[in-house]
Amino acid sequence: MPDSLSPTHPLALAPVFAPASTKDGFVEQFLHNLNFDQGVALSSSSATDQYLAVAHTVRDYLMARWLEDLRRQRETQSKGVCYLSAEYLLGRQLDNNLLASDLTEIAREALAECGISLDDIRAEEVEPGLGNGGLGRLAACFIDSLATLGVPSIGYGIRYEYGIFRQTFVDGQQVEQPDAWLTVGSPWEFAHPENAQTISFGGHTETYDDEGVTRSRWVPGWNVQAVPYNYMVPGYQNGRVNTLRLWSAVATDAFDLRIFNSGDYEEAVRAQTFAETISKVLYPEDSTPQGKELRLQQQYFFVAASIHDFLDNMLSEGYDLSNLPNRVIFQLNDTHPVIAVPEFMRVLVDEKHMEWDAAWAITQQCFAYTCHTLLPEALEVWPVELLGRLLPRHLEIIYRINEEFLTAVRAQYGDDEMLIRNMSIIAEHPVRSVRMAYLATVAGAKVNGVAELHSQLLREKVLPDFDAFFPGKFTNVTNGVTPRRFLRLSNPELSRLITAAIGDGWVTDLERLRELEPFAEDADFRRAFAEVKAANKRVLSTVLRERDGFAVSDGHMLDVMVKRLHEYKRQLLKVLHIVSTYEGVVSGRVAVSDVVPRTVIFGAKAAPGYAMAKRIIHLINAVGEVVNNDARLEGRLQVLFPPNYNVTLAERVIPAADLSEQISLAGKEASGTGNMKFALNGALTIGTDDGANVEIRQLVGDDNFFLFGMSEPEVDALETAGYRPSEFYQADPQLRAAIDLIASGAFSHGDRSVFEPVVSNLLYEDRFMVLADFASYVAEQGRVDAAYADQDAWTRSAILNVARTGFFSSDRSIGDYIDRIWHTPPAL
Ligand code: 26W
Repeated sequence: MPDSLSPTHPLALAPVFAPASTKDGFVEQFLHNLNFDQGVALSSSSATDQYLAVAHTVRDYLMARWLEDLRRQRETQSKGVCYLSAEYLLGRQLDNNLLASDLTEIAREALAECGISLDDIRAEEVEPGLGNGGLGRLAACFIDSLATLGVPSIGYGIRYEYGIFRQTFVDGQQVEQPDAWLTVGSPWEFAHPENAQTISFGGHTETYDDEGVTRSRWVPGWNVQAVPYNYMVPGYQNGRVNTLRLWSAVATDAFDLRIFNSGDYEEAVRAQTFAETISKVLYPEDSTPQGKELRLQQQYFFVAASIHDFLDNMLSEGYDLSNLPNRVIFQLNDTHPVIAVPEFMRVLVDEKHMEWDAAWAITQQCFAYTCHTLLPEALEVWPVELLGRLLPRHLEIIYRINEEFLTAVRAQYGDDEMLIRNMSIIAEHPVRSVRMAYLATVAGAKVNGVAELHSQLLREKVLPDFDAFFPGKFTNVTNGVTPRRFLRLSNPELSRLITAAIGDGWVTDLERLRELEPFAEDADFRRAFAEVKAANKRVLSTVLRERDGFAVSDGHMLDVMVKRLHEYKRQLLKVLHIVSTYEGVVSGRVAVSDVVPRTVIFGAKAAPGYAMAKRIIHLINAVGEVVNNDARLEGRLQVLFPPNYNVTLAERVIPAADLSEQISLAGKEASGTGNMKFALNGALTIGTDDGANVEIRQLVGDDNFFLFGMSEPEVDALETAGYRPSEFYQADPQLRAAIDLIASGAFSHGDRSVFEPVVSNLLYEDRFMVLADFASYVAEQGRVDAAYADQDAWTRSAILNVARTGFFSSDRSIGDYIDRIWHTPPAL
C-alpha cells in the first residue's frame, strides 16, 4: 500500500479504483463519477453529465498533488506570494487541466472507448468570465506560471455569481445578457463554508483605555460571511497544484437572527439578499471606475477575507508578526485591492496591539503595487464621505498614513504647498477623496508598470513626485502570456510543427523558440508553417459558421482587432480604413481588382454605460452590413463581428490571424497582451509605438513589424501645440471622403443622425487623435497589402515573429517579479 493510503499519513488519501493515468483506469474512474456524482448510466447520460464526469476524473487525479501542495505551503512557512486581484479571466479549465496532468491523449482514447468524443465534451464547458479584459486575463496567466514555476503562492479574488455579460447584437447594437456561469455547477471548485470569515462594514470608531494605553477600535454596524471556494491551479506537468481562492458572500446567522427575533421575516430575507449582492456580479466597467458603493464593498470584502485567511490559516501558532515580511508579499493587481493596506494596519495596530511605526514598517514591506493604466480617469478615487461611512476606521488610518507621509515630504522639501497638494493621498476637488494609486505607492515596497514605456511614463508623468521622493521604488515588469494556453493548447498544429523542429522544451522555456530562426530560411518549413496557418483559418471558419452563421472567404488576409471597445484603443481608426477602402472602390478612385482580399474580424465588448463605445460597435456592424453586401466590392472586403468575444473565441481567432491590429494612440495602452499572443502565433503586427508593441518591434525587428503613427513625444507635442482634428479633415481628401460617407447616412439607411455623435466627436474633439494618425495608418496598410502579395516572404516574417517573441512568456514575467519585487525563494 502506498504511504499516502494509510489513514495515519498526513494526507490520508482515499484509494482510487484505478489511477486515471492509464486508459482503463480513466474509463473506470469516469464511469464511476458518471454513476456516483451525476447519478446516471452512460447510456442515459447527457453531454453535460459526461463533461462533469470527465472533469471530476481529472480533478480526482490532481487531488493528491493538490493536498500535498496545500500541506507543504502551510508547513514550510517559506516566503510566499498572495496575489490579490478583483478579476481572473480564466477561460475554460478542462483542456488546460488535462494538458497540465498530461492526460489529454489518455482521456481521448478512454472516452472514445465509451463512444464519446473529447472534442464534443469540451464544448460543454462554460468559461468562467470573472474578469473584463487584459488585467483579468493577466492574473489568470500569472497563476498558471506561478504553479508551473512552483512558486509558493495563492491567488485571492471574488467568486462572482455572474461574470462579464454575454454580448448579443440586436440590429447591430450591443445588448447585454447575464452570464450565469454556475447554472450547472463548476466541477473545479470546492466550497469551504467551515473556513468562512466574517467581514464587517459601517458603524463607528471609538477609543478606549487599555491599561494606560489609549487605543482605537472599530464598532461595525453590520457584517457578512465570506465563504472560500478553492480552485485547483495545476502547474504544467510538474506535479504541482496551486490554489486560487475566491470568496462568495452570504448573510451571517447573527444578522439573520437579530431580524428574525424581531419577527420581521420579510426583512430577514431582504437582509440575506442584500448581503449576497456583494459577490453577485462583476462590474463590467473597464478603465472608468464608477465610484459605486457596492464596488468598494466588493473590494474590502475580498481583501479583508484574504488577509484574515492568510493570518489565521497560513501562519503557524504563535507566529512572530514582526517576521511577516519574510513570510509574505501581497501583490496588488491595480488599485482594486488597495483597501487591503489600511485593513492590514488595522489588524496589526488595533487587534494585535502593535505600535504604529512598527506596523507601518512591516506593511511597507508586505505590499507591492502594479499599475495597469495611464488614463487619468482610470485611477480610482473613493469619496471620503463614502469610505468613512462604510469603513470608518480605515479612513482614520488612511488620514494618519497621509499625515505622516506629508510630514516626511515637508521635512525633505519644505512647505511647498503646491507639491503637498499634488502628493497628498487625499484629493480636495471636486470632492474630498482618497487617491488609491497614491496610497498604494506610499505603502508599497515596489511599484511597477507593465511594459517599458508604461513604466517610464508612470514615473515621468503620472507619479513624478513620488519617483523623486522614493528613489528605487519604481520598476518595470513587462507583461507576458502563458504559452500553455496561448500556444500549446490553442494552436496544436503549430505546436506540433515547432516541437518537431526544436523539441518540446519551449513549453516551459519559451526563449527556446529562438532555435526556430534558422527554419525561417528553410523552404519546406515555410511551406509547413503556411499550411498550419491555412488549417487554422479553416478551423476558425467552421467555428464562426457554427457559432454565428458567418461565411469566411477562402484566400483572404485575416486582419484581426480583438480587445475591449475603448476610444483610446481606436477601433474607429480601423473603421475609417475599411470605409475608405470601400469608398475608394464605389467612387471609382480605386479599381476593385487592386483591393487585396481581406476579412476583418472585430471582437469587442463595450462597458454597458459607455455610450460612445456602444455607438462605435453599432457603426462597425452597420459598416459590415453595407460592405459585405455591396456587389461592387466583389467579396474582396468582408467585415465580421462575432458577438461575445471571450477567452474561448480568442483561442480560435488568434492562431488563424495574419495581421494583428494594435493601434492605440501612443502613450495610452499600458501594455496590451493580445499583441503578444498574436505575434507568438505568427501574425504580423500593424501597430503604434505604444505599450508592449515597442518591445515586440525591438525583438522581431523593423522588417517584421508594420509601424505607423505618432510617437508618444509627438503626441505630447501636438497636444501642447493645440490639436485641431478638423484641420486634418480639411487637408486630406481621402479622410474627408470617408468621414463624409459615414455622415451622409450611407451606413444608417440614410438617417444622418445615427452616427452624427461619432462624426462630430471625431471632427471637434477626437481625444485620441484618430484623424492625426489616419494618413500614416492608411499608408502603412498599403505596405501590408504589398507585403502580403509575397506569401513566402510574409511567412518568413511570421516565423521570425514566433521565434523572437519567447520573451513574452508569463513565466519570464513571474521570474522578473521574483527578482525585482518578491525575492521569494526558489521552488520547493
Ligand atoms: C472600473 C475600474 C477599472 C479600472 C481599470 C477596471 C479595470 C481597470 C483595468 C486597469 C483595465 C485593464 O484591464 N488594463 C489593462 O491591463 C493589461 C494588463 O496589464 C494591459 O495589458 C492593458 O494595456 C491595460 O489596458
